[in-house]
Amino acid sequence: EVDGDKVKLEKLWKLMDTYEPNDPESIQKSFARHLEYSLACTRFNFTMEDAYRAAGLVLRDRLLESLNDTNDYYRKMDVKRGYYLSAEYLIGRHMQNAIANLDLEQPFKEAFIGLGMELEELFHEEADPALGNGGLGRLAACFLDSMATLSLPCWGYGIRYSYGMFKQEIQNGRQVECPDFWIGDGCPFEIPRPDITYPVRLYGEVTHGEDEKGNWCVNWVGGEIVQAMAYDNPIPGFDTYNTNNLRLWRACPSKEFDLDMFSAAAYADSVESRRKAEDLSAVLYPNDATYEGKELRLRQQYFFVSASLQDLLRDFIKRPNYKWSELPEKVAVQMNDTHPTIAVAEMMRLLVDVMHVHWEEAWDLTTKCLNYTNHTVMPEALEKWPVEMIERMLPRHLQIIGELNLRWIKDLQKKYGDHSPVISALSIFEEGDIKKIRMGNLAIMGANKVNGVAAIHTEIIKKETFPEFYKYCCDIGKPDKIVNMTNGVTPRRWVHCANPALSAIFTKYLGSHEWLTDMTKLKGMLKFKEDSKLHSEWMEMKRECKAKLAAFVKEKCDLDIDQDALIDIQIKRIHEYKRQLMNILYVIHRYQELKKKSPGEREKTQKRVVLIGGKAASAYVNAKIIIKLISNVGKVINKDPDTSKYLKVAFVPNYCVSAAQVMIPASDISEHISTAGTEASGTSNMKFVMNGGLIVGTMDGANIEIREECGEDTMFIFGCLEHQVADIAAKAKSGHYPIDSRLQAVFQAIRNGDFSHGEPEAQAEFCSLVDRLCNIQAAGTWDGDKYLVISDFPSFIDAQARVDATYADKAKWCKLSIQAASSMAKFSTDRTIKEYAEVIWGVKPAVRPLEDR
Ligand code: GL9
Repeated sequence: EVDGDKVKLEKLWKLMDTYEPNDPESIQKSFARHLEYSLACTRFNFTMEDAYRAAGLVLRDRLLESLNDTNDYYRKMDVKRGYYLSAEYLIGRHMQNAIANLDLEQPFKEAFIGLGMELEELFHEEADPALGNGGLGRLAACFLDSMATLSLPCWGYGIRYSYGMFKQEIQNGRQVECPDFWIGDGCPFEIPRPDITYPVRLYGEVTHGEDEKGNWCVNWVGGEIVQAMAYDNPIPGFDTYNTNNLRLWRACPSKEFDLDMFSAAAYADSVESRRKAEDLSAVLYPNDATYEGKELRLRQQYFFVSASLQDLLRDFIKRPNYKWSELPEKVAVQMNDTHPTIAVAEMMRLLVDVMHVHWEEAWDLTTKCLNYTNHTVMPEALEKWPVEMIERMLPRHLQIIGELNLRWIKDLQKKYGDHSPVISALSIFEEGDIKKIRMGNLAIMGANKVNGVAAIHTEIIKKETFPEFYKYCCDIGKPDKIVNMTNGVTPRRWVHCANPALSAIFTKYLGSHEWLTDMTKLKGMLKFKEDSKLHSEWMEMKRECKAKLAAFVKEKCDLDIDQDALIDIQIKRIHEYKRQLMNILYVIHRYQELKKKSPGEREKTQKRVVLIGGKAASAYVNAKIIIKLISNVGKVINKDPDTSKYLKVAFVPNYCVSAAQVMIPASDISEHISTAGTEASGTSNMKFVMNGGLIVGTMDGANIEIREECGEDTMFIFGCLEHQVADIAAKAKSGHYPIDSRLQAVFQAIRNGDFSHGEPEAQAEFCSLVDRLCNIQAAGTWDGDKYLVISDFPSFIDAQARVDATYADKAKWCKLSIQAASSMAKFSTDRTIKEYAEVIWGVKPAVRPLEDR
């Protein structure tokens, strides 16, 4: 640190005694200054992108003031802190959100109108940071917004991938993955911190020796050391002066240079091997709900977990007179899925080996501080790492896990006897040809609380995912070690920013914008649900959103859509359990019905535009065929002169947060149609309903709770229930499985090649999809109609018919739309995060007062 006397800090302090002013003129000045001095543009010659960047820097100045002062305040108050460890954050664009949360909408608007620029145009210049795959990563981003808004002293930790989620292009109907080098032009909202780095060791070996005091100790030596460098992303809260931090780690070569490598050739090798360190944080794995046992992935996980834990422990011991026993009073850590669960072993290593805490105490502290969220019932998502890999990469951690498991098994044997099946189920090690470490088991053993993400999902965790563990919890008198935390979404981004017209309606009718921080206030809208004035404003709002959508679809798909049509949207990762296939089969059915009708009869049918979007994991063959099928069906239907007026379908490329912000507000109906018991929660369902869209859905995930809150009349429910699935799936396999004649007609059309465009490859692929559903064993792997598309299809048709009938009565539809949107308080992440803070973390709000400096 610099000598304060010498550099006259007092004087500096005085010079900078005030916050950056926020009136339009000051914003304009600040903008001009950044254009010229930060970006080296001239004020008379700059591009829209430069303007975006300069505006971003204007915001960054204000974010930094708030971030620094919030940190000082937390430190001064010595508060307990929450740390969210997540390998993914699907943050989406910063600018609009930052302006709203910093309460700068009015002055910014005026400032830029004064300069002859539209804010919207600036927003479009921003890259969409996509450091996540889908729901799980987006949830983490919504959580950060709520933590800041609730003034909770909570930080996020993650990885600063150089390449985020791939950009999806559609070429001849097929997905092509393009790299997303989002940091290419520099992101004005992140703050590189070359001064905040931690060494992270990989590989090497464990030796035993004596420390300086002559005590026996364990040393992990050799291998390679990568530096984790911090990049801070300020997260401003809404209606509070608190700004929290999302700290992302970038892998850099270690600073020391190996001087032994003096020959020219060795020098080049040495530079090359250092450069390789950077590969570690280069790319996000584009898999969802599955994992690959890739070594680089485990390296990424350990890298960010180690840096984060070192950082938070350093902060803890910076406190004067700290005592280790106080750690659980000051620190709560949330592990987002199994991705960061190596934290259990790393926390033990840091406490025992580095901080010299006794094993028993270290374990007590670890299990009091860490918590684990499970996000999916798919067993293939629970990561398992080969013991051999951990042994090579993290030899000390393998020892620690071995020791933890030994003690754990002993405890279980005492309770259940030496050979109880409970023991093999709960062991961290999985036996087999390749011995593996089950990260799920490590997590539940090391966690204070384990939670699911919707009521039904938490029940499934208890019954199916971790039944032995739940039994154990009950047996030791702690059944509430597993708790439910139903997901949510932030109304700031998903209503206020995405749908300003709706936000204005709420604020006008309720008399204030308080609903944005207390969504229960929206209940006040219910008394207007039959009000004809509100109805006309509500319908005008939908029209406005649909106009934006139409422009978007024109640009992305080169398709003209009728803005009077019912807009039907399904956007999410492409997955067999999410059943996009069932949706497109229904579209074909609808097309066939239309074709059968006379032109006069067609006039009477409800017009529909079906939009489907989402990315497929690059190795997921069936998902990619489904994309191709949707594209091809679109090509046939959209240009059929008999029907195109009444039915259109398009695959919307590159679904991402910014696309969602345009699409969701415009929907009348959206599809959340996973097989019962497969979607842990879903979160886009919440966004759609908050925007006045109704839902076609199964009794799955959060759909069930949304229906409870909004009323049965607001949701078009269909399909079998979770407890019926196993029986039906068995029938599907055995062959006693009738296929509805309408679906047979659809299959027939596909087999006829009606959607194959004369492409033999597509024809073969489409037939393979159909054969698989019908249990006709094709070459290669096959498991029949695992997700019950055939069984649920007739009731899906019924649900869609109910949609059309209800939509025909505009006033009724509008009433239901208002009723649903106004009943969504439960699904604000403010509610979710309050529950995490109270039930799991024990972290309390620390509202930073605005005092003059
Ligand atoms: C998911 C679940 O599948 C969703 O149902 C859930 O809403 C979210 C958030 O809890 O988590 N789990 C998971 O692995 N993904 C989810 O979306 N996948 C992706 O993030 C792509």
